[in-house]
Amino acid sequence: MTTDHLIAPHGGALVDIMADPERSAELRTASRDWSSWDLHGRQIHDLELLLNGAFSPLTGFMTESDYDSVVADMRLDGLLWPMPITLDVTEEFAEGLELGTSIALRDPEGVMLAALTVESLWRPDRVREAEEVFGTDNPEHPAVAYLQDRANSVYVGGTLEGVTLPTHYDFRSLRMTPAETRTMFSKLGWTRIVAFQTRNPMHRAHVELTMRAAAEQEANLLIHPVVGMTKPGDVDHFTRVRAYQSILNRYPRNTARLSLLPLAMRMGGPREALWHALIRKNHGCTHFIVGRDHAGPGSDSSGTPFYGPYDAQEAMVDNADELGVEMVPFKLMVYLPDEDRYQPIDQVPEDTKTLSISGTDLRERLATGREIPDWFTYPEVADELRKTHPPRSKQGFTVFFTGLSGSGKSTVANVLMVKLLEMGGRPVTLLDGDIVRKNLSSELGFSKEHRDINIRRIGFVASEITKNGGIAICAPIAPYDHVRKQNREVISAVGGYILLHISTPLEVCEQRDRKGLYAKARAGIIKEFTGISDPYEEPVDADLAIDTTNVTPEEAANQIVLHLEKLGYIGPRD
Ligand code: PPS
Repeated sequence: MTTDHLIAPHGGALVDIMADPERSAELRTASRDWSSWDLHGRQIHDLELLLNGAFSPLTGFMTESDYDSVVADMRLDGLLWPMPITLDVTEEFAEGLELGTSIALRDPEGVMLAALTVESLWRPDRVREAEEVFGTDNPEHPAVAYLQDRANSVYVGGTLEGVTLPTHYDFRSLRMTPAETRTMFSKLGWTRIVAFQTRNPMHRAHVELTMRAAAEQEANLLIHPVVGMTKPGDVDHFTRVRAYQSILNRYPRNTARLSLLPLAMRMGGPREALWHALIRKNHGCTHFIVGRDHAGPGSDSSGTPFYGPYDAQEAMVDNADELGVEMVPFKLMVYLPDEDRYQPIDQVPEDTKTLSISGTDLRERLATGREIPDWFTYPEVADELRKTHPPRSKQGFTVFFTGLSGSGKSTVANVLMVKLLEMGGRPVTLLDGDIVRKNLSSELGFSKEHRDINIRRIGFVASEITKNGGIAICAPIAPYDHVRKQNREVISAVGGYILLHISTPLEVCEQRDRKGLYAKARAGIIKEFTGISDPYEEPVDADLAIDTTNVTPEEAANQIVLHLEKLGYIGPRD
């Protein structure tokens, strides 16, 4: 089916660098003698869009000269291109490379995705890259953090030959390459197409906005959400895609389609908006919606926004001629309760009553199970969000005890477990220090290194339990602050995390000496004994501290239950 009547791809032609089956087989055979690079998260997404033509006219990862020109002037052989697309590798890997050699690029399972001919090898100035591309070297900007902490120090540039596209098993029929969206548009007879980019669930404001944009332009609509990498903390793409599917029939029949874009976003504001528009042009779209703070990461910790709310729109205007895609600019949409409709904020007369719900407010409503009004989001979207964001009283959580040997951790943890089991509703798992050391960490001793491994293992198991809606009670000594903090980070990303310091003083623990270990430690029979001959870093971030000197285990467990209730993890019976 011809698609020549649609908007031309950036640079004139859709790049097709996939090798035919015969050549793919040849490349796979030849790759036995090559170095292999296993692509990590962002690199795989970049490779996919290079191979499928979404980054046309790019035919590979950028060489040093292309990179320099894109970073400084947003130019690729004179053509507008705002974002560096680079492959970063480690020093060790780069050492074995020479110009002209080939590398096999593989997915994490080792499947060969492409062959890259090395044309350029260099150590980039990552500070300059951050400042020029993202306008800041503040690591609170996710792309700057990526450059500083995660990107490797050497970049390899060169052309690619694709062996196979990365495989996805989810929403396969919705994942379309630029050639596929173009074919779809041709079949449907669509020529004017407005693309809508999003990394969030679509609420009523978004539906209203996209409907207006399409109607104003007398165009069809491609809802084109990003399902690659978005901003940390965003709603996962499985939930979002189910929610997008559920609102499709809110649009006038046959006017809108949904397709998923496996892009790794950089949250680069104005430059990112231009990039997004070019990618949509390659997919055959003629128009691109740019709203308030497009692809912006919000504000830094001092409250200063990384980009102005309409910087992206300005960049689109400044580059309009070269883009070839028309911007459909949108102001913030607000709800007018008296008229039960949405309106762009600049068209709302002064003193008109308006309503809105912020992202933080929405998260809080989900966490507490409060109502999400129909004027804000369609019920089918709210349902999808509620399924994956249950209220705290239905979420998994971890109660992480820390304290000296003999402080009462295990006893209180056991009582807490029984109380939670009595209440019911969620499975409860106790990961007591001694039990873990028998089963999970039997080969470990008590050096700092081994204790850290032990605590990380407990944290990993607890995070899996928490993620799946259970309660994990952990009761190791966990003497080091930094690993406790690592666990907090891992676990709170998937549910609740409560750090409990059993703060019974050393003298009392030693006096109790239920296992006779303190006597042995004093006598030097047990080495590296916490509190005697090994450190214990008192937590300053404990959610609750309980000294069991004069408190019974039952009283201590009860205090914890009340605290969990206050935090919302134990709710009213339903
Ligand atoms: S850690 O530091 O968190 O990995 O320790 P943990 O896994 O909780 O193991 C502590 C239990 O092991 C016994 N034990 C020791 N504790 C501290 N230091 C040394 N050197 C040591 N050797 C053995 C002790 O019984 C601890 O159990 P609890 O229940 O805390 O008394």
